[in-house]
Amino acid sequence: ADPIKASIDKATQEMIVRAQELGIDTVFDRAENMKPCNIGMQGICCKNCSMGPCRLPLPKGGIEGEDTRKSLCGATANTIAARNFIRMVAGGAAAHSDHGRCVAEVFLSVARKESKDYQIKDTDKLLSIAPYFDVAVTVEVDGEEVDRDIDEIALEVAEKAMNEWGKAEGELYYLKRAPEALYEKWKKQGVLPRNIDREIVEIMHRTHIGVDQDYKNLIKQGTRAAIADGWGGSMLATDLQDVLFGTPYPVQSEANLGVMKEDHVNLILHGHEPVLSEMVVAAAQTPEMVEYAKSKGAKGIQLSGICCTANEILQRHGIPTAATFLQQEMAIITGACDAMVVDIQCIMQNVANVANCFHTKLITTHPIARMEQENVIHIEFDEHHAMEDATKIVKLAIDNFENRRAEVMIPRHKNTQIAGFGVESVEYHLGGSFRGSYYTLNDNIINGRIRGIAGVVGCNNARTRHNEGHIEVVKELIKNDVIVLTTGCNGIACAMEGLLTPEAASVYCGPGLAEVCETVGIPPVLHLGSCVDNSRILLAAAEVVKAGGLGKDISDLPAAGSAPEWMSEKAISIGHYFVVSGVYTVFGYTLPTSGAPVFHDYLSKELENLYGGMWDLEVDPIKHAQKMIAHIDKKRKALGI
Ligand code: BF8
Repeated sequence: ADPIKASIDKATQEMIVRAQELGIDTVFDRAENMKPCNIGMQGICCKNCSMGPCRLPLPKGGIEGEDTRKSLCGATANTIAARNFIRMVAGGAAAHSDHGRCVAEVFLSVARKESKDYQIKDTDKLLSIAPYFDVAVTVEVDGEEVDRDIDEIALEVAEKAMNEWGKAEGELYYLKRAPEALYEKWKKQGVLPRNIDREIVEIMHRTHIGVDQDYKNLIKQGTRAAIADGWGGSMLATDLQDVLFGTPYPVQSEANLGVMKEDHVNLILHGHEPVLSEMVVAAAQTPEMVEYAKSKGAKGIQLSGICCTANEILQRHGIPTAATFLQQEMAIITGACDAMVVDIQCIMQNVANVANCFHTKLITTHPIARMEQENVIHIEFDEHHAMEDATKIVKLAIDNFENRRAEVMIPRHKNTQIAGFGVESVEYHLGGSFRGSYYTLNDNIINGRIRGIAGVVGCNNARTRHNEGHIEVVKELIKNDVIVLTTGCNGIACAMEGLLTPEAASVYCGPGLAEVCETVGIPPVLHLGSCVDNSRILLAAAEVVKAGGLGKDISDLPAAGSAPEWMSEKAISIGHYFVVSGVYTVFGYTLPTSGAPVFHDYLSKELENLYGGMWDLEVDPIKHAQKMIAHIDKKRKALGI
């Protein structure tokens, strides 16, 4: 691969060159050597039974007249594309929600006092979410309201939260956190999720051969599962993580491969669940471990993160971010990674092969996520002896420091970042001092200093130039006074580019947004955390609605969503819950719907009539941002502002 064409980032370019010199193949080379299947990309390959795969290519130049394409069983292009699409939603919702379940299990064991290593760090957050589960926070004693015992509250919330994955009747508790108008739309459409697991299972059933063969009905179930992700599994993951590990508040840190230190033990945390990484961070910061590292000739222990684990330990502890999704192999190619510990999601199997070329110990920790390569060490992480496991991992990294064999080459590039924003801190910074809500933010939107709000999120994709889409879309938005809320790998990309600093305001923003950022002292791009933390964006949007003056529903807001370089099934689930929560959402690269134009139009036009939001695809980053701005302007006009 040509390093310059592969990435806009200098650190990444340098590491691609080094990999090539060392004869190590990376994702960038594989992207050159293996081209995707054109029919699969268009969403019109059905492999749900063994009569197929049935491939329904769209004729060059499109279809004139009736679309007569069909599979062996007669499934149309629309049916096939809708099946594939909602199976992606199921995959994404399952990933987020199973992560959430894992956190809920730890929370339950803490509430039952069975887990000695974890505690409830944020009782305020617990008290703030308890009412949504119909859990009382006060009791009447002798005719007086007094605070209820916090342990009792925790146990009741934990049990009710756990139940959200499989309760027999009713609907998810958190749906009521959506603006009433939105909740009513969902109710009218019959898409209120019953429980989290059920909606995912039902997708697998309905997409089995010979079940649901109406794309509108299929996507309806996709909608129900996506809501169960955004307003269910993901939101529960975020909230319970905040309860257990603390609600993030703005912290300063750094980002890019340059955060690694040659003279330190470099322990990299990669994956998604903070249940593991929180404990590793705690273990690595004990004086004993630091001393131990020094006894081995290192100056200390340098922790850093990759993917959403990076975002989790950044927002709660200020641990620097080493890499986006596409740079994970690069972190090892520095020759300075003494251990990489991984749990679940977005971990490339090839990191094991790259680790094999260096001294790096690659440690898997999760029973559901192992690797076949022999050099991979598996230390199963168990919440009941979490600190013990974490200490073992840290020790392994330290012991490996003296085994470095390749020349160390850490790119010098890194940037400062302020991260750790959330619903609470946005309220603090942009709220009114009296109203304690999003009043000031709304005021600035109404007076036009802030033109609108964009959520720009999601992955890297080796089929597009690394970080180019992310950075160009975000820069174009802030240049036009649109404040950006970011999560996931977009957050990391923005951090690497220096966009997560208050100083970025005067360099990149339009005059209105620059003024607001300078007055309040915030970056124009607010990092709200990991991909499950997209739930924070939903809740922030709900708060903006609540604060008044900008309509009654999320779909009334001058707001838009974007994932310029998406690649994962999780991204499709996120995109869809944003759309059906009323947000115009634009994806870059491609959408697996292009081979079924009727279904594609349904997603990009008809859904607006049902939920107020719709899908769009735009490959060119500037046009991509401009489409979002045009939507924001349309909403401003409708609001008369
Ligand atoms: O959940 S943005 S590449 S790291 S999927 Fe993965 Fe995509 Fe990055 Fe986190 Ni989200």
